[in-house]
Amino acid sequence: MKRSRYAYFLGCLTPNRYPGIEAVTKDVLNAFDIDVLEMGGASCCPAPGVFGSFDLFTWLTIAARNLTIAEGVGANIVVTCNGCFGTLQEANEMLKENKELRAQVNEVLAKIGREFKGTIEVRHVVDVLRNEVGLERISDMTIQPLTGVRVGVHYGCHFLKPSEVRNQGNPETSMILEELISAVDALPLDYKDKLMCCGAGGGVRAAKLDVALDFTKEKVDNMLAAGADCVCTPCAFCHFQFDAGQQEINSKIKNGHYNLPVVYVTQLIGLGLGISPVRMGLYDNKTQVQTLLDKIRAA
Ligand code: 9S8
Ligand code: 9S8
Ligand code: COM
Repeated sequence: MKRSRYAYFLGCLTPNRYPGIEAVTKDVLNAFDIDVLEMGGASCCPAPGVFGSFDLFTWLTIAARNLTIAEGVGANIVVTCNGCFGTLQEANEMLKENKELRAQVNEVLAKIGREFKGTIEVRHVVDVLRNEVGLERISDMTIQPLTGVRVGVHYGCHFLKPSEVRNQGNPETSMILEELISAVDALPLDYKDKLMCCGAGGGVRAAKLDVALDFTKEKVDNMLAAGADCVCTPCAFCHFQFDAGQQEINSKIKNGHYNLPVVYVTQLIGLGLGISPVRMGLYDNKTQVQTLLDKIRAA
């Protein structure tokens, strides 16, 4: 099969807090003959719900600069965060469709010798794995099936919506995450308010931590009620919120002992492919993963 290649847009959280997500994402894509290229000089995407809400033109121009880096590399972008997906995919579409806006943005970019050309696409790693690699190949490569591991899947807000731009199927009924993790034989759970926000996005975590943690606690409670062994998300920011958030909840409530392991989606696939938990940074999480790993080994 022909090798394909992607420029990996890391965003801020992965390199700064969860470098294991970068390592395992590269390993997993490489395992399926996909080359992963660097985007030297990339900045914050910038975050859609924060920068995008305050000043749309500045948001668009910074996003355009990042897009031109991938255009220079000559490869489509792959992302591992819903916020980065939201910004880069939407900015890319806006600039491809709206000539006037593109001219205005290019006027600014010209000052740093750059030009948005509209030659690439922006894809989420879940979409690449589900639709380019395919479930069958993932399942064929699985040497450590996650049989019996009960997973609370968390989509996050920016992966499925706005659905006409995201193009990931029906935003209320999509099962893309469930399908993907089933390929390594994990068991996706149905639980109350599955599509609810983790609480972090849109600047809520930074401005109103208590409100953000209320959301997080409710989601984790709902997953636990369904018997989850872990939470699995395709968004680096949601990953951070569930991981750091549970510790923050514990420090705020009496006898708090929230510790539902948080596993990024490529980490879960990586476990199925037999990639080492150390390599993928699972022990760097604030939540403890040992019981989960023991359960997988016993499977
Ligand atoms: S970059 Fe800066 S803050 Fe963040 S991780 Fe995802 S969204 Fe884009
Ligand atoms: S962070 Fe990621 S996508 Fe978002 S806004 Fe609501 S959910 Fe969590
Ligand atoms: C969430 C991104 S993934 S943002 O905080 O809404 O910008």
